[in-house]
Amino acid sequence: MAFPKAPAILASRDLRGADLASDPAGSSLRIYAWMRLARVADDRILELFRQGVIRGTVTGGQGNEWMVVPLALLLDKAIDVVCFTHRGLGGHLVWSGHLCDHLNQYLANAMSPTRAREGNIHHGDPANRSLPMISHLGAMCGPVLGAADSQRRFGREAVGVAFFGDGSSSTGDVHESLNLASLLSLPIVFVIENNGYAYSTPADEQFARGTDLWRRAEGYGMEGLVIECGDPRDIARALGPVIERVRAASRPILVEARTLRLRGHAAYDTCDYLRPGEADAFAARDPLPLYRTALVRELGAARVDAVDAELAAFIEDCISAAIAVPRPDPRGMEADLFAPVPKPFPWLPLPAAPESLTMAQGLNRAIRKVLAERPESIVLGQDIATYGGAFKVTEGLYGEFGRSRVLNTPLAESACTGYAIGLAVNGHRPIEEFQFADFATEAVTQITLNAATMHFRSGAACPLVLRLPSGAVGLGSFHSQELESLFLSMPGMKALYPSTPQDAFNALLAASEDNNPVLLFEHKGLYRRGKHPVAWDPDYRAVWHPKRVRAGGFATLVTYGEAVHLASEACDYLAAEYEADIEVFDLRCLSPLDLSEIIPSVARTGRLIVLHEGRRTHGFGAEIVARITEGAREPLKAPPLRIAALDLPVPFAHELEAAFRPSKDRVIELITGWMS
Ligand SMILES: Cc1ncc(C[n+]2csc(CCOP(=O)(O)OP(=O)(O)O)c2C)c(N)n1
Ligand SMILES: [Mg+2]
Repeated sequence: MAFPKAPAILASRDLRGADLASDPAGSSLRIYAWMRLARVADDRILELFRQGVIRGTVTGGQGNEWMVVPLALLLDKAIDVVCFTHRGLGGHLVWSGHLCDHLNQYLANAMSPTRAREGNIHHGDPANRSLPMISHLGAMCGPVLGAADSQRRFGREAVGVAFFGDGSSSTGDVHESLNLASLLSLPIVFVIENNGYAYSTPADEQFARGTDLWRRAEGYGMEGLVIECGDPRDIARALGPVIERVRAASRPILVEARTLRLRGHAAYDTCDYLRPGEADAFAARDPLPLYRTALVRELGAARVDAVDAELAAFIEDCISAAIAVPRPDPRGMEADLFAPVPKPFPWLPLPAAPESLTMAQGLNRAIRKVLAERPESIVLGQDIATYGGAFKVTEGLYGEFGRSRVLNTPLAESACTGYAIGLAVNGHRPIEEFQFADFATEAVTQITLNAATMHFRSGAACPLVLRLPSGAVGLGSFHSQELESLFLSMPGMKALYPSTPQDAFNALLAASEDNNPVLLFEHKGLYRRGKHPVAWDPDYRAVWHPKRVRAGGFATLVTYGEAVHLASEACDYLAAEYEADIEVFDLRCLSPLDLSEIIPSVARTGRLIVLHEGRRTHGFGAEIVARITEGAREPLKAPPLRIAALDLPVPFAHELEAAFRPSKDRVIELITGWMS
């Protein structure tokens, strides 16, 4: 598809502070042209939706152009970071590409920037630091923080702009991100697009005390200001110095933009909740026609009419061209879930001589190696710096690498994970420690929707390691969870669960060089379970595959994590007392699941046992059993045996916890019962 040639007035996507003084006519018309392009395109997109040509939904930015267009023009498209919202077509148009890119997105055709995998305005241009939004409001703030910080770390004086609505400003993510940006002194312009409504909910049902949202800035220790909709040149004059101040000082600022929502929430919105006369009052304040009138007065009708006519023809040409693009092809979709496997890093073959280490120490050595050899790596988490982490896995690293590489985070798992995502998308390689795996539930949206879908929907890599101290060690319901089936029921994450110090060392290296989010489950009961040799292992990538840890012909047992040790003890006993030799596989990698060696083993033994510490119902074992048995050619000699924890919250007292999770005695009892 050849994109129609854009009118000359759209040739420049920039506005510098001096332009309005040095070339008042040219710069005024340029602002107008981008605003008008956005408005007419938004209106035409709405019409195409109503005609059934565009599906899904359409949330227009009509009424937002006065703010988003000057802002986008003012930013430095070569280094700055943005994430526009569902009211941001004007910003998207200025930032990148061509109207046809955006129409292709709405039409979800074969040339859509999200490869038609996402609809509506959920696209961006990650290669040019326009981060694609997800629907979950507030969730994009963290990634803007991370990507802007990543730019700074690469030595670029970037500013990040995080847009969100008045309704979105109630989300935890927004509050967490405001605090984080202030704390880390990040160069972020937070823009609240306050249009007075969140869908049908008016401000007085959203906020307890008025709508002076910019005043919240003070509470976060940052500057705040409000802008009212009006002549976009005044906005440019006001915002230009603000952006440059943020750039120079690397301090965040909160801007409340009092804006308008001229076409309701979305295409299907009946707007019957508006107060009488409110819609007319909005229309009367619409800055676009008011600005047009001012330009006609200043420059004469002919010049403005000419811009309108040129844009109208261009927009219709673009629509015709985009409609002619073929529909998307579902082939290749599954293969594209993950970013491709990269070449191995050129790791130094160190430590050459094996050291006798606990798993916690093995992980520590691996993280130190990554920090030493990969300058783009960053370790972050709560209490991980001077304290060395709740389990001392990061001990000593802060002293060696400093705050820029080993970063204590506030208690804000969602924004901090969003921040890590932004770092990752922009070329850094964060390793985030959750104090306990349990607290990763605070960041489920960021992990499962923002990070895990990133490659599929945008083509961008998101190389992020999430370290999850897991399992029951006497700490009750909220410090003991095994969350692999919760997370892995969603697509797009890789997952490793090592059972030995060497595997943990290898897993950390393998995860840190992957270009996808990788969950690294670390059983707390294994952190200090004896010392074992750990050294550089050229075959470290083998952790992506299961390991046969015991040979046998009677049955095949599949397990992972701490349960590997339980299985070994139980199998020793069963071999000695019952002469039943059980073949044991340590899965090591839970995603992508590789059962290529295990399936033939089960075919040979004819019996399958799955053992894990996580709960039974919807447990990971159900998936393993299904995958192994659904393709089996011969019937098994016995029904598969699943050994797992009880379907309960993790109970606290050690007697109760022992009854809750599989023990050596219970494993033996269940297997012998199953054998007879
Ligand atoms: C976290 C979350 N909850 C609910 C929704 C559903 N939803 C979509 S738009 C919207 C209203 C958003 O209001 P606001 O943030 O003021 O933005 P506006 O649409 O007014 O620009 C809601 C509730 C969502 N997208 N995300
Ligand atoms: Mg709103």
